[in-house]
Amino acid sequence: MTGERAKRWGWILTLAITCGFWWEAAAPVFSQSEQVVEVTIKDFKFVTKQGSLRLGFPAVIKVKNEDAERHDFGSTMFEGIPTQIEKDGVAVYGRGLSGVFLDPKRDASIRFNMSRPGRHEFRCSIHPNMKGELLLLSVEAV
Ligand SMILES: [Cu+2]
Repeated sequence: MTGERAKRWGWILTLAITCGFWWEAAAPVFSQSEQVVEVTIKDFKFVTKQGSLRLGFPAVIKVKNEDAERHDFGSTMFEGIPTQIEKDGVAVYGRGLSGVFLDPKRDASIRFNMSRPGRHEFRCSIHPNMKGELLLLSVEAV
């Protein structure tokens, strides 16, 4: 009886360890499937942090407003392409989305497929002198 129990726990343990190893190995692959661009709004300025972006792959722009002022992140780069905007736990999906308004200290995620190379400007419609840009190079997938 005790032998059976020990055997069963042994299996569960083996399974848990195997799953753990699998997860460790798979996690970096999952995180690589989405390209991340971080945009922080601070002191009425856009600060962009981006790695090299590949065209034709899903991307997410994470916008964070660190100011005590309401800002807008808007761009024509989403024009005509399916875009998902997630804000305050609510996701909006559409083709004609132009950007997102951000209340003080809030953030939002904009998901889309990078398909058009070039320089893409974004701006704040509330403060017209707030501008930033994103560079999408046509780097071939290796
Ligand atoms: Cu602004």
